[in-house]
Amino acid sequence: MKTIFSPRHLGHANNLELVAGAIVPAYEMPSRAQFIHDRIIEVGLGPILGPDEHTLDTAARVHRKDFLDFLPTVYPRWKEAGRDGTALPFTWPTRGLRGDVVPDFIDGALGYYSFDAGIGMVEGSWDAIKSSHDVALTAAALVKGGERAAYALCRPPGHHAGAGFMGGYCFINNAAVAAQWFLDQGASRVAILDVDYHHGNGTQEIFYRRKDVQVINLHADPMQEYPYFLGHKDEIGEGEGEGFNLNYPLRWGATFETWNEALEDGCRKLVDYAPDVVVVSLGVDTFEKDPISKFKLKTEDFPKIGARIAKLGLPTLFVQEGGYAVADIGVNAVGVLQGYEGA
Ligand code: Q9C
Ligand code: ZN
Repeated sequence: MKTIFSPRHLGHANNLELVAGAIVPAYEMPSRAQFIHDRIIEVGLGPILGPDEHTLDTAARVHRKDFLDFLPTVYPRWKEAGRDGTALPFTWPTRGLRGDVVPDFIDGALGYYSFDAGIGMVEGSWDAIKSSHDVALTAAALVKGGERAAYALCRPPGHHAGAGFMGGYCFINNAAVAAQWFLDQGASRVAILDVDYHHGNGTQEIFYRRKDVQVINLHADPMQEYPYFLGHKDEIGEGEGEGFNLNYPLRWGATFETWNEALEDGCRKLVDYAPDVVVVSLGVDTFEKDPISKFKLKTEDFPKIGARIAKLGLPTLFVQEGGYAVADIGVNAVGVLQGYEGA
């Protein structure tokens, strides 16, 4: 399997986030991608290629234009305000406040375009975000070109980013952009299978009223876990999209056995949908040693996930999402891909 990867992710580094009452170095850090990169070489998964430059035209079909225009301005405006370090919001337009006016000053604009303080940006963040987007589209083109599967080693990740907001380490929704690109290239239906520990709220929001993209999410129950405010079982899609959004919330402590039952059910629904291509939002933060997660998957389980996905018999694009047990992320993420190749 070919991997698309860009060293430009390294510009998104040394940023801080707000967690458990403290401002700390973001768990979503550069070494994550480097460990995966090194593991690919170690096991000889296949060639690692750089991305082609892509315009944001496809991104503009799943994101609001004003949001895409805002992202590259964040750090310049932060510096204009006399700051350095990490650009972070601290006020959000929740119930009872105006959510329809973008404030002029950067602190207000950051709150308007985000839903949490997990999206700290530094000088090189926008370039890294753009490169991650290019990585996803370049890998998508490999699949469209006839490869059975390809791996987009995206960093930063994307599945928490919605049409008009960032959050949870995510800025542009790489998987959603890739899915839209497949449709624009002639696919009739695309399925997104999100196996990250956290609910892919951004992906769900983007496609909630559409039937051309089926969104299947396996994740920690939002009653217990981030992102808290989406990901319940009764969220099935709306209008034309009704029935094309499937959520499998699982309680803290879920083992592979429990998790795999949800995967089985999701895969059956996916096959019924008969998509032309599958986009896998590949988070490996379901791992038992993940520092911010509470599922119990073991290293030996990840290849089984890949093997099950291979059994779908569909062209497959793997898009990297979360996974924060940095020392194990390479073995686990590449384990999924090896399981796919071996099946
Ligand atoms: N106590 C992804 O996996 N912070 N994003 C949680 C932990 C947000 C995860 C705080 C986690 C976002 C792509
Ligand atoms: Zn996650």
